[in-house]
Amino acid sequence: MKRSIQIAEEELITFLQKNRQTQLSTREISKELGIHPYVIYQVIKELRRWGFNISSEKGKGYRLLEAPDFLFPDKIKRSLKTKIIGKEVLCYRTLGSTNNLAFRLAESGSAEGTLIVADEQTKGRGRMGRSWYSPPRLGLWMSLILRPDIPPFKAPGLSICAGLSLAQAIVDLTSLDAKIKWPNDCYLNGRKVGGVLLELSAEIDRINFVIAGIGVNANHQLSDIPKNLSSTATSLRIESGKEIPRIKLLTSFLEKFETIYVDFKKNGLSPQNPLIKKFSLLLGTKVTVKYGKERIEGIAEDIDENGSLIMRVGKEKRVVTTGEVTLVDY
Ligand code: BT5
Repeated sequence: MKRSIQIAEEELITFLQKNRQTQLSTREISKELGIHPYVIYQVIKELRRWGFNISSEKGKGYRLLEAPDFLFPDKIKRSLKTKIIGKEVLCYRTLGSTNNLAFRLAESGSAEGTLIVADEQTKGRGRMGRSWYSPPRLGLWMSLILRPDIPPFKAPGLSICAGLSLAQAIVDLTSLDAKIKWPNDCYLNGRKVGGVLLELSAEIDRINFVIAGIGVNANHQLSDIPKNLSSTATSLRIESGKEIPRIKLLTSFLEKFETIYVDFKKNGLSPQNPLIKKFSLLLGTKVTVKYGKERIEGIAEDIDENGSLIMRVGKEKRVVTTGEVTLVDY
């Protein structure tokens, strides 16, 4: 009878979903699933808090009336056609930051490809101490544990791999014109819809592991975007006018990421150059890049083998490894 609440939640929902027409008593559910009646009561309470509409009539039992788009590990695994990425899936209702948990799990030996997803982050992080707004159920807030056998200076290329996979997944699902903005943003119609946060544990010449944190705004409506982001952020729903099935978006992203990642480990970013050119918001345009106290203006010409931005500044060529980019004349 001992079961984690999460497994119990998933089993219970699947069971209620299969029997939508019937009211099921606690006894019936308990007998069928081998879950203790008290746990059933707790799980139903928790599921209701997360937006499941479950009716209950005294003496008759429970019936599922409406289920929100929800992330369950087995459901994700069943839909996923990958070999490494997402082989292990951990879903949480609320976490501080999926990157923090992924980092701890990686330190204690979790396997390459382990996926950590949260429905809500209370301390979602961007780069350089910035915060990432991650309200419940509206987006995909996830981290992947990666153990690539590449030198640390090549790691920024992984941000491009993730951005490309995300842009492709968005195009496949919505036909919207998704773009990647070096080094880590995904854009729709001039607004940010997603971002990538790479964190590394490494020695001078070797990577222990990389945590690739990816955030995508999926089902926010305009009123869900906080005031401070209202002129810069958007969501797939706002742009497409349609509700986004998050698991479809997630699995499509992970499948595309696995293909690009496996190739990147062997061959670097060069094979992705045509895709990078196709999806890039910046290439061929005039940009300003700020990093540290430096600020340079020039034409963004290319993204190299390792994920650095190649800029033409007058007659000079500059290789920029990181920074904040703004488009001039955008
Ligand atoms: C990023 O940082 O774009 C990386 C975001 C990575 C988030 C994921 S979610 C799962 C994983 N766990 C984490 O804790 N993080 C990762 P950066 O380029 O620094 O952009 C941050 C800036 O984007 C903020 O300062 C805001 O201006 C803006 N911003 C914050 N939340 C946003 C959102 N939900 N949508 C669009 N823009 C946002």
